[in-house]
Amino acid sequence: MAKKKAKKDKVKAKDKARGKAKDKAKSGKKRALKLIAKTPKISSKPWGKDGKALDGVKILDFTHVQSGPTCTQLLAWFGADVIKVERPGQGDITRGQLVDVPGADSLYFTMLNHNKRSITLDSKSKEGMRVLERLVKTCDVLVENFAPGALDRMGLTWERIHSWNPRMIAASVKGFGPGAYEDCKVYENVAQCAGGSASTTGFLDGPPLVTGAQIGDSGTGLHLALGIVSALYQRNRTGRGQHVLCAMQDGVLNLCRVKLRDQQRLAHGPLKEYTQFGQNIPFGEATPRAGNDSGGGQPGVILKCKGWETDPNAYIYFITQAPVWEKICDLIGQPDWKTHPDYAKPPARLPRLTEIFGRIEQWTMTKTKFEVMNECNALDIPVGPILSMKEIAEDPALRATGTVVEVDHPKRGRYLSVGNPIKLSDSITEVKRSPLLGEHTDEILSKVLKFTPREIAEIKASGATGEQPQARAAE
Ligand code: CAO
Repeated sequence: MAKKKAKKDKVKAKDKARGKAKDKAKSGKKRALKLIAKTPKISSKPWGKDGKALDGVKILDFTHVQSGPTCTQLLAWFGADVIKVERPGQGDITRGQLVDVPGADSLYFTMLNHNKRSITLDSKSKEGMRVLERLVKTCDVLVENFAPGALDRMGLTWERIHSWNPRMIAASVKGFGPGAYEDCKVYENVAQCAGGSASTTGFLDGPPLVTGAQIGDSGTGLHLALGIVSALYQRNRTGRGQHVLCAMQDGVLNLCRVKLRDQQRLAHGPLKEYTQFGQNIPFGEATPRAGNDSGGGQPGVILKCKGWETDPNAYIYFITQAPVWEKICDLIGQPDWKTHPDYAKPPARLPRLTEIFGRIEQWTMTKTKFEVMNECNALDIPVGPILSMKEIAEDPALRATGTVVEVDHPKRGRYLSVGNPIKLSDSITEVKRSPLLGEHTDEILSKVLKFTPREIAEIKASGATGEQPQARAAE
């Protein structure tokens, strides 16, 4: 009997173990299937015909002027649905700044707000906040670049946003990060100055200069866009949103990192690639302004070309890259420099850069900038013509790639704009005109936020979207 029972128990134990193994195998299979389900099948649609990179992402765009709009425009170009919330009656202040065509939105606005929809909303009214709450609950990302504290004063603290929609990513541009200046309002050139760009731009004997490239505004907008896309990617794993902050000072400094490199190199001696080294001008305590010197290890400057006396842009940037030095010597008619101990090797050339570039300039002045470009590029010598905005606007190659685009606008007609400079082979950008103020208010209230016709009537009657309330209109 006892033997029989022991046998039965053994069989039972075996069955149990087998069952457990089966369960384990089942759950393993389930996990594998889940993983497979997470990895989408490779699309068989033609390139560029399977939607856009950010399709399905909804952005509550609370940005104005340049830094924030640059960011949301990029996201819109990649397919995000960008809903620009603007103050009734006025909208983004740039709509009316630097106006060239009376009655039409300025180029300042139209060139920074392509592919977006516009809803007018008084965020400080009760009904306006009702709509904002729905927007926060519906969207994936809120982007803003108000002055410090403005969003909190509206009642949209991070805690509130997060409690309404824990998946929401709230992204901000501010002038400065936490610290002494965190409450300051900041515009482009303030950031260029505070981020180290101005002190290192210009000539040694002149004042600090700001650059034409909007590294404070558009540069920070670019940084913010990367932060947002990264936060969206992390959300796929964690399920929760986060706050993304880009301070303009930080963004400018990031773009000026080679100047902080030079600041530290100064402790170990003069910066030999700077023109002032060859001129025997002593270095001070901080990275100096370097004129048009190259910021890298290959010396370079701007040289005159044929026509410089009358054309302010008849210049070329010329780099004496070491591997092509011998070709440069032959090209400018100075073959003896190939073997001369004062010129043959890069370290020997550093104290003589002014003389060397002077000799190269004698050659470039006999050619147009495009002739220099053609002759040098044929020999792999890196040079760059100083192109005017007129030349860029007319450049057929830039038009062909969509970097310079013509856009139609109902109030201003055709205008030129800069298209998406980031080209994705499977997410092709179509540049659409910027929205008129409040052009999509009704469509967003009903189709995106799903307010009923009665609710929409209530919201509108309150004046939150800017239209005159019925009662008052009748008075
Ligand atoms: N409904 C009601 N009120 C609204 C609104 C809306 N739809 N949209 C904005 N407002 C309100 C804000 O709540 C704020 O009100 P309070 O000051 O009473 O809180 C007010 O409009 C103005 O906002 P602001 O202070 O941001 O605007 P500003 O023109 O005075 O300053 C700027 C502009 C750019 C200096 C400032 O926004 C800023 O420093 N931003 C951060 C840095 C930045 O992005 N700078 C780059 C700008 S591009 O050169």
